[in-house]
Amino acid sequence: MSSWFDSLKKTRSRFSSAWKELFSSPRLDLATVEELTDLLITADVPLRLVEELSRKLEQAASRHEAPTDAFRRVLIQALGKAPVLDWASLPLPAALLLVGINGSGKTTTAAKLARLAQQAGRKPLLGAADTFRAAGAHQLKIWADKIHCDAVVGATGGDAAAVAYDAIDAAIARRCDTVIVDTAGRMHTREPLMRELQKVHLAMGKRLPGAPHHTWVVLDAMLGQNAVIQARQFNEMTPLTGAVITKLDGSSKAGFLFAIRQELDIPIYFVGLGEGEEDLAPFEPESFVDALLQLDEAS
Ligand SMILES: Nc1nc2c(ncn2[C@@H]2O[C@H](COP(=O)(O)OP(=O)(O)OP(=O)(O)O)[C@@H](O)[C@H]2O)c(=O)[nH]1
Ligand SMILES: [Mg+2]
Repeated sequence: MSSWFDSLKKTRSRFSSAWKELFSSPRLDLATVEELTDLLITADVPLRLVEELSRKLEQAASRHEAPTDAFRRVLIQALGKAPVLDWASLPLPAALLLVGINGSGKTTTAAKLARLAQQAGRKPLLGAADTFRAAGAHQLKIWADKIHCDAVVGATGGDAAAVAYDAIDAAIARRCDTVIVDTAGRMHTREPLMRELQKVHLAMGKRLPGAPHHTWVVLDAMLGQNAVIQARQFNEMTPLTGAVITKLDGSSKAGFLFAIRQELDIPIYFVGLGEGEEDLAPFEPESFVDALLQLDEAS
């Protein structure tokens, strides 16, 4: 699996030389705080949060803390505690629903999640409720075959909600215990398409009371803070229980992760660190911040 450190290369490269210079001074001073906050803005950390972080760093400066320690502590605090998905405590069967805009990484994430579920000893079933394009459902089927996972695929142009219903139905019949429903990408501004998600959500609950047990928005890290706007719209249509951030490996705007918790108050469960089926890692604020600050590299 790709490592956190490798995945944050692009974000880090925006400011790594500046980091080194700043962190080499033994004590934090106000001039350093100012430089650090400028760097946060460059990494797409939302302005409101930068102001808050800068206040905390000023307090640390008045206590003469070392810059690396202070910065690390303040950033980890800002991310809050990340929940760990405990596969063993999910209901039997459990149903997850993935939503997001076109190309954000839903289908790939569905397959990666199925792989994690298998590794946790569960028996997943993938539901291809992407009925917009034949290629979309086909892509999920290819993944399912690759990882030896059951799949229910809807007909192109069919009713996405019916496919989601059937997926749960099939899972119960085949004694699968984890249904992961992939949906078609849709622009968060297109109201009729967004309404379809409500129907998918309702259909799942109709077949299995309490389902979906999780609804996650899949967000492309390359989009930076624009992804936060999308997530807000999706949240209004189908209440989200969390987010998955994909393509962290290709993004230089990883600072926007700080905005998810602060502005939407939904937890980040997983991050995509590459295209392979193993490249999905539970989100760990400490690993993320350490990789960002390059603390794992002797320099
Ligand atoms: N580098 C990298 N690429 C990723 C990651 N996740 C997904 N991708 C790639 O992003 C592209 C789009 O992924 P899909 O899973 O098809 O996205 P989608 O949201 O299902 O797309 P639509 O169904 O068209 O809305 C593919 O080329 C994936 O391989 C990731 O974590 N890292
Ligand atoms: Mg897809």
